[in-house]
Amino acid sequence: MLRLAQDTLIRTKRFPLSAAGGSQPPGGDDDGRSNTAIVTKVKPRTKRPNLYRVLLLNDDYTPMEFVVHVLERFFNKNREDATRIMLHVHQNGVGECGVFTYEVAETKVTQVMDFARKHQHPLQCVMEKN
Ligand code: TYC
Repeated sequence: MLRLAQDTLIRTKRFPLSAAGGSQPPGGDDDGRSNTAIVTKVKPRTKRPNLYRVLLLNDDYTPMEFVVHVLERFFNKNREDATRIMLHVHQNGVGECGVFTYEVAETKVTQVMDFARKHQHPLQCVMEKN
């Protein structure tokens, strides 16, 4: 189905906009056919995507510096914010790295888990619906 943006102007062969209010008589021209175009408004259908929080979990073994590096590398945090988030997780058991759409959140979790495993740290990263 053809969808038109709400403000799309319709230019018909029978009644070009350039002639509107000008040379065409109202209702029809001399061949008796209508000059009227039916323009149906289409309701805007923008839906907000579901969002997911990506969380880091505390453990007793992963070095603090490694967690800070993870936050800088995968969540684009500067050193100050990364350190603040790491310490929050260390003290509270869990903390938020960011909020993303489903696929982005899933990718972040996989990247962090693969990176932690590669360096043999037990760091856990999870996502939860916002
Ligand atoms: N608790 C860890 C330590 O004392 C540091 C740490 C912080 C581990 C945050 C994981 O998500 C984490 N070395």
